Amino acid sequence: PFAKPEDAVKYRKAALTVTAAHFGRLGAMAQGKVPFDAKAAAENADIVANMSKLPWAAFGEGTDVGETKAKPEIWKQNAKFKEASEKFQAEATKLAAAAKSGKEDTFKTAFSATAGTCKSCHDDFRAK
Ligand code: ASC
Repeated sequence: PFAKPEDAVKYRKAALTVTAAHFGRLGAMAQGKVPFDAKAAAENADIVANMSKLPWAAFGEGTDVGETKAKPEIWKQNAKFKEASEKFQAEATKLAAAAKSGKEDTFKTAFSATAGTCKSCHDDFRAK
């Protein structure tokens, strides 16, 4: 699906950047930096849930190239990486449902669970 490995790198960075922008808006609400707004939470969480599916196809064999924080472990321990990506996707899907409940506490709990999956994958597979 990518003509060149560099295209895959660009794609996954773009997808993760957009994901982080929307996740950040949820984080601001979860941390009380901006007031909880159920509609905004639902919209942003839906975007995160949909975006969460996208980066992984761009981590194929041969895409450990160019400027990237992707650690070699992504390819050396690929099953573990896939599992980590699936945990994020599952929690992001639950977060979207939680946001739709309109309940702030439910949303906050699901946000924390999702953030945990971001962090653990970054700890293992993203270079500083
Ligand atoms: C974010 C973001 C991440 C995660 C992570 C959670 O908002 O950009 O990568 O949360 O920091 O620990």
